[in-house]
Amino acid sequence: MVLKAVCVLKGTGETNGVVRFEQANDSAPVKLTGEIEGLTPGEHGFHVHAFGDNTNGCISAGPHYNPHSKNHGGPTDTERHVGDLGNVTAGADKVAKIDITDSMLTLTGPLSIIGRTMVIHEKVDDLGKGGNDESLKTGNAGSRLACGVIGITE
Ligand SMILES: [Cu+2]
Ligand SMILES: [Zn+2]
Repeated sequence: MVLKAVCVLKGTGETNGVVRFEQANDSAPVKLTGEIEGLTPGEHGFHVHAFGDNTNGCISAGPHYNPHSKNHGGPTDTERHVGDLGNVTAGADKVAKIDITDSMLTLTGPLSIIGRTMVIHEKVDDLGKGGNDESLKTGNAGSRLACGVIGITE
Protein backbone atom coordinates (compact mmCIF):
# COMPACT_ATOMS: atom_id res chain seq x y z
CA MET A 1 0.00 0.00 0.00
CA VAL A 2 1.37 3.43 -0.94
CA LEU A 3 1.88 5.68 2.08
CA LYS A 4 1.04 9.35 1.61
CA ALA A 5 1.47 12.53 3.61
CA VAL A 6 1.17 16.26 3.06
CA CYS A 7 2.66 19.38 4.66
CA VAL A 8 1.33 22.94 4.30
CA LEU A 9 4.09 25.42 5.16
CA LYS A 10 3.23 28.86 6.52
CA GLY A 11 5.14 31.56 8.34
CA THR A 12 4.84 35.14 9.51
CA GLY A 13 6.09 36.54 6.18
CA GLU A 14 5.29 35.93 2.52
CA THR A 15 6.80 32.42 2.34
CA ASN A 16 4.39 29.49 2.01
CA GLY A 17 4.13 26.18 0.25
CA VAL A 18 2.79 22.66 -0.04
CA VAL A 19 4.90 19.50 -0.03
CA ARG A 20 3.54 16.01 -0.76
CA PHE A 21 5.20 12.78 0.37
CA GLU A 22 4.84 9.33 -1.16
CA GLN A 23 6.41 6.01 -0.18
CA ALA A 24 5.65 2.88 -2.22
CA ASN A 25 6.07 0.52 0.76
CA ASP A 26 7.65 0.27 4.25
CA SER A 27 11.24 0.10 2.98
CA ALA A 28 11.02 2.25 -0.17
CA PRO A 29 12.53 5.75 -0.40
CA VAL A 30 10.23 8.71 0.22
CA LYS A 31 9.50 11.01 -2.71
CA LEU A 32 8.80 14.69 -1.96
CA THR A 33 7.17 16.95 -4.51
CA GLY A 34 5.67 20.41 -4.34
CA GLU A 35 6.42 24.12 -4.38
CA ILE A 36 7.45 26.77 -1.89
CA GLU A 37 6.90 30.40 -2.91
CA GLY A 38 7.94 33.79 -1.57
CA LEU A 39 11.64 32.91 -1.27
CA THR A 40 14.63 35.05 -2.17
CA PRO A 41 16.24 33.53 -5.29
CA GLY A 42 18.93 30.99 -4.40
CA GLU A 43 19.37 28.08 -2.00
CA HIS A 44 17.46 27.59 1.24
CA GLY A 45 17.94 24.90 3.89
CA PHE A 46 15.08 22.42 4.09
CA HIS A 47 14.70 19.94 6.96
CA VAL A 48 12.39 17.76 9.00
CA HIS A 49 12.47 19.08 12.57
CA ALA A 50 11.76 16.95 15.63
CA PHE A 51 8.40 18.14 16.92
CA GLY A 52 4.97 18.70 15.40
CA ASP A 53 4.56 21.73 17.66
CA ASN A 54 3.73 25.18 16.34
CA THR A 55 2.63 26.83 19.59
CA ASN A 56 5.35 29.48 19.37
CA GLY A 57 5.64 29.45 15.58
CA CYS A 58 8.31 27.44 13.76
CA ILE A 59 10.72 27.71 16.73
CA SER A 60 8.59 25.19 18.67
CA ALA A 61 9.43 22.51 16.09
CA GLY A 62 12.76 22.07 17.91
CA PRO A 63 16.02 20.87 16.33
CA HIS A 64 16.48 18.76 13.21
CA TYR A 65 14.92 15.30 13.58
CA ASN A 66 17.90 13.23 14.77
CA PRO A 67 16.87 9.86 16.26
CA HIS A 68 20.35 8.37 15.74
CA SER A 69 22.27 11.20 17.50
CA LYS A 70 24.42 12.09 14.48
CA ASN A 71 25.97 15.38 13.41
CA HIS A 72 24.29 17.58 10.83
CA GLY A 73 25.14 16.76 7.23
CA GLY A 74 23.87 16.70 3.68
CA PRO A 75 21.28 14.32 2.26
CA THR A 76 23.86 12.10 0.56
CA ASP A 77 26.12 11.84 3.65
CA THR A 78 26.04 8.85 6.02
CA GLU A 79 26.73 11.26 8.90
CA ARG A 80 23.51 13.27 8.83
CA HIS A 81 20.35 13.85 10.76
CA VAL A 82 17.40 11.85 9.44
CA GLY A 83 15.76 15.25 8.82
CA ASP A 84 18.58 16.65 6.68
CA LEU A 85 17.27 17.23 3.16
CA GLY A 86 19.88 19.81 2.14
CA ASN A 87 18.73 22.80 0.12
CA VAL A 88 15.99 23.72 -2.28
CA THR A 89 16.59 26.42 -4.89
CA ALA A 90 14.27 29.30 -5.66
CA GLY A 91 14.37 30.88 -9.09
CA ALA A 92 13.94 34.52 -10.09
CA ASP A 93 10.19 33.97 -9.67
CA LYS A 94 10.85 33.32 -5.93
CA VAL A 95 9.48 29.78 -6.28
CA ALA A 96 11.35 26.59 -5.33
CA LYS A 97 10.13 23.43 -7.01
CA ILE A 98 10.60 20.44 -4.73
CA ASP A 99 11.59 17.11 -6.27
CA ILE A 100 13.54 15.05 -3.73
CA THR A 101 13.88 11.30 -3.23
CA ASP A 102 15.31 10.33 0.15
CA SER A 103 16.13 6.89 1.54
CA MET A 104 16.50 7.93 5.21
CA LEU A 105 12.98 9.27 5.63
CA THR A 106 10.06 6.96 6.30
CA LEU A 107 6.31 7.48 6.68
CA THR A 108 5.80 4.38 8.79
CA GLY A 109 7.15 2.64 11.91
CA PRO A 110 8.79 4.13 15.01
CA LEU A 111 10.92 6.59 13.00
CA SER A 112 8.02 7.92 10.93
CA ILE A 113 8.20 11.64 10.15
CA ILE A 114 4.41 11.99 10.28
CA GLY A 115 3.53 14.38 13.11
CA ARG A 116 6.87 16.18 12.81
CA THR A 117 7.54 19.53 11.09
CA MET A 118 9.08 20.60 7.77
CA VAL A 119 10.98 23.90 7.94
CA ILE A 120 12.23 26.12 5.10
CA HIS A 121 15.07 28.45 6.12
CA GLU A 122 16.27 31.94 5.31
CA LYS A 123 19.78 30.90 4.25
CA VAL A 124 21.72 28.18 2.49
CA ASP A 125 22.47 25.00 4.49
CA ASP A 126 26.26 24.44 4.48
CA LEU A 127 25.64 20.66 4.91
CA GLY A 128 27.93 20.41 7.95
CA LYS A 129 30.96 21.71 6.03
CA GLY A 130 30.99 25.24 7.48
CA GLY A 131 33.89 24.60 9.84
CA ASN A 132 32.14 25.69 13.05
CA ASP A 133 30.00 24.08 15.78
CA GLU A 134 26.75 25.50 14.44
CA SER A 135 27.43 23.90 11.06
CA LEU A 136 27.30 20.46 12.73
CA LYS A 137 23.94 21.29 14.33
CA THR A 138 21.98 23.44 11.88
CA GLY A 139 24.15 23.98 8.79
CA ASN A 140 23.99 27.72 9.57
CA ALA A 141 20.72 27.93 7.65
CA GLY A 142 19.46 30.88 9.68
CA SER A 143 15.92 31.75 10.64
CA ARG A 144 12.79 29.72 9.93
CA LEU A 145 10.74 31.34 7.17
CA ALA A 146 7.85 28.90 7.13
CA CYS A 147 6.93 25.51 8.53
CA GLY A 148 4.14 23.00 8.77
CA VAL A 149 3.30 19.70 10.45
CA ILE A 150 3.46 16.59 8.24
CA GLY A 151 0.04 14.96 8.20
CA ILE A 152 -1.60 11.84 6.80
CA THR A 153 -3.51 12.33 3.57
CA GLU A 154 -5.64 10.31 1.21
CU1 LIG B 1 15.69 23.32 9.57
ZN1 LIG C 1 20.52 18.59 10.47
